[in-house]
Parts: sequence; C-alpha cells; structure tokens
Amino acid sequence: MKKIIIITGVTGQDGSHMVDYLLKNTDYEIYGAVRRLSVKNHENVPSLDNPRFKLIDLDLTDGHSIDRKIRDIKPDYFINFGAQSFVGVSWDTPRQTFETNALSVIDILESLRSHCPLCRFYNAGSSEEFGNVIYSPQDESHPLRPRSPYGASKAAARHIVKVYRESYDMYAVQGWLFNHEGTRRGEEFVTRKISKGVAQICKLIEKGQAFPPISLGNLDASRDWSDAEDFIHSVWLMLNQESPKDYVIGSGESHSIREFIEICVAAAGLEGHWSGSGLEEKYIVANHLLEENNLKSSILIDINPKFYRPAEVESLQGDCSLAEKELGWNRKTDFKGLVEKMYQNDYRLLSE
Ligand code: NAP
Ligand code: F7E
Repeated sequence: MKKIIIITGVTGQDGSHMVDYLLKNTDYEIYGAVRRLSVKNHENVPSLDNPRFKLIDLDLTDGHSIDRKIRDIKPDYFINFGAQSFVGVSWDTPRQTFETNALSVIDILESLRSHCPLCRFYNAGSSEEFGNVIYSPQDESHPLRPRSPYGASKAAARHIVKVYRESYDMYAVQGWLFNHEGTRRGEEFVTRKISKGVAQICKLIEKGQAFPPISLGNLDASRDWSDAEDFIHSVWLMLNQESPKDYVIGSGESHSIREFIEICVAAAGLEGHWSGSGLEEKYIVANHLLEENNLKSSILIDINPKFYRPAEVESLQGDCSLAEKELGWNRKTDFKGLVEKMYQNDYRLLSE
C-alpha cells in the first residue's frame, strides 16, 4: 500500500515545493488541500497532471472540512503549510489570522487523534515566534516573544502541538523556520517586492522610459534569509525522525534590507548609492543608459510610512547547528545566490 500525504498550502510557496519534492523523492500519493477562491490561483502548482497528485477542498477555518478529509483519506502524513502568512496584514485581520494559523491546528490534531493517531503531523512554525529577541543567534531554547498577531498565532500553535505530542503520544512537530524565499515567493513580501521591482525598472531603463520608485517601509530590519527549496528537505527530515523533535532551520546569517537591495541592483547591472535618512532616505541609481536617454528619474527606492508595522521585529538570525548535527541538514544556496536567483527569475518572467 502506498503511503498517503495531505499537504495544505499547495498554492503557496512551500506547499508547492513540497509537492514537487515528494513527487520526486517518494512514490506516495499526495492530496493537495485548497480552499475555494473566486479566481483560481494554481500557478505555483506545476504537478496537476501527475496521477499521484490530487487536489481536495479543505478550508483551514472550517473544522468540518478538515475532519471530513482526514476521516475519508486517513493519511500517513499531514503537512500543514496553509496559513495567513503575511505578518504585515495580521494586525488588520487578527482574528482570521489566529483562526487560520492556530485554531485550525487544534481541529487537525483532534481529527488525526480520532481517525489516524499514527499519522505524522508537521506544522509550519516561524522565527516570528521569537519576535523581540533577547540573544542572537536564536536557537531552540530561545523564549517565544512574538510581536505580531501572526507571531502570536504561530506561538499558540506551537504550544498546542507540544501538548498533543505529550498528552497523546502523537508524532507532531513544528519547526522554527526562518525567512525563506525564492521564485514562488508572494509578491507582497519584501524580497520579491524588491526583485520584481528592480527587474521592472531595469526593463523600463532598457526602453529609455522613466520609472517610479519602489516604495518600502522599515529598511533597518534584518532577516535570516534562505532559499525555500533548501528548507523543504529539512521539513521532511523532521517528519521522519525516530521520535518527534522541533528544530530551528535558518542560515546562521542576518542581512539588512539595504544589503538585499544592493545585491539585487548589482545583479541588474546598475550602480547606486544611498542618500538622506529616515523618511527622506532614497536609493539613487546611475547607469549609462539613464544618461544616454536623458532620464531624470533615478530614484530606485523611497520610503512610504504606510509600510511600517505597528511593532517591528528588528533582527532575526537562526542558529541551526542542532539541525545540522542531528538531522544532517545543510542548505545549498547562500544569500547572494538567492538574491541573484530571484532577480534573474523576475527579469526572465518580464521578458517572456
Ligand atoms: P504562502 O506562500 O503565503 O502560502 C500560504 C498558503 O496557505 C496558500 O496556499 C494559501 O492558499 C493557504 N491558505 C491560506 N488560508 C487558508 C485557509 N483558510 N484554508 C486553506 N488554505 C489556506 O506561505 P509560505 O511562504 O509558503 O509559507 C508556508 C507556511 O510556512 C505558512 O504556514 C507560513 O506561515 C510558514 N512560514 C513561512 C516562512 C517563510 O519565510 N516563507 C517562514 C516561517 C514560517 P490561497 O492560495 O487560497 O491563499
Ligand atoms: O518583511 C520589512 C518588514 O513581509 C520582512 C513571512 O514568510 O517571514 C516572513 O515574514 C521585513 C520586515 O517578511 C517593506 O517591516 C520594509 O521587517 O518580507 P516580510 P516577514 O515579516 O519577515 C517569517 C519568518 C514568516 O513566518 C512569515 O510567514 O521587511 N519591510 N519594507 C517590508 N516588508 C514588506 N512586506 N513590504 C515592504 O514594503
């Protein structure tokens, strides 16, 4: 009998990479859970024609739909990547964020306990649970100090996963994954906003056209950014240990948003410099094409306070030494490679 996996979040970044990874590395049957949307958004799921992959309707905010699918399918693994994953909007939709990210986890665990208690469960935890950090880099012992409704929802989910693991001896884990990005990253996250924005500007410069700046919020924040494709393997390793244990997955490095911009601009063959500070801070680009075309607009980045958050996580840096030692996990792509990959992908997409 082939093993059966349910994955939520398959229209998103991690869920879709997980489908690709499992189709390639296992012979399991995979059920990708999607919620009904008025306009379908299946661009990230390239495996729809594979007979081992099927879509099922499951909304994380509807416990009935979770229970029905688990009861009927009785999976061997349940991987929960589905979430309201955007920190910035979690202040606008705190209840929906909590329902989607935390309460749903109770529904999943209860249902697994009733219908298939041996199923292995992964819930997508986040470095945002560490929030207002008290030491760097953050390891598995760092306290949970979330700064956003999003971070609080993931911290709540972590506690409930641990409670079910300890109370009912279930295989339930929740890694602390630091930021991971890539070619399937949602366009509102800062990395993709920059890589796509710079690619669009580069195209306009090539055509000799003026360009509007990319408006951003807090440039002082720094993050531990990695390639999402490297992280999928760590999730599978966490799900297949002898006994369940949670790990920090990150790169061990922290880079500022300014550094991300500088590498991306260099990848586009442009040169630039910072000027001003606070709300007046700008990144100005120079390029022979700008001069040849008499283009006056050269501001690539400016600041718009609407992108500031009510509370900010200033800096995150993960200590993944335990995962390296005990899971044997290692990342392949470094920070510069990630930025260049994202820029080149966005430039190519605009060239098609
Ligand atoms: P993502 O691209 O935003 O994908 C989120 C997925 O959740 C989408 O497929 C979305 O479906 C689905 N979803 C949202 N609400 C749902 C609902 N009510 N019912 C069913 N599905 C729902 O996120 P990601 O970057 O792949 O992240 C995957 C998971 O890891 C998330 O739980 C996120 O919070 C967590 N995480 C991410 C990072 C990171 O840096 N990427 C780091 C730490 C933790 P629709 O297409 O229908 O919206
Ligand atoms: O923000 C700053 C912003 O939205 C990163 C999610 O995957 O990783 C992600 O959450 C930083 C923040 O990601 C803009 O204030 C400045 O300091 O790209 P982000 P995030 O909040 O780190 C964690 C680990 C998750 O778990 C989440 O699911 O960039 N920033 N200017 C901006 N951010 C955005 N989005 N847009 C700006 O214009």
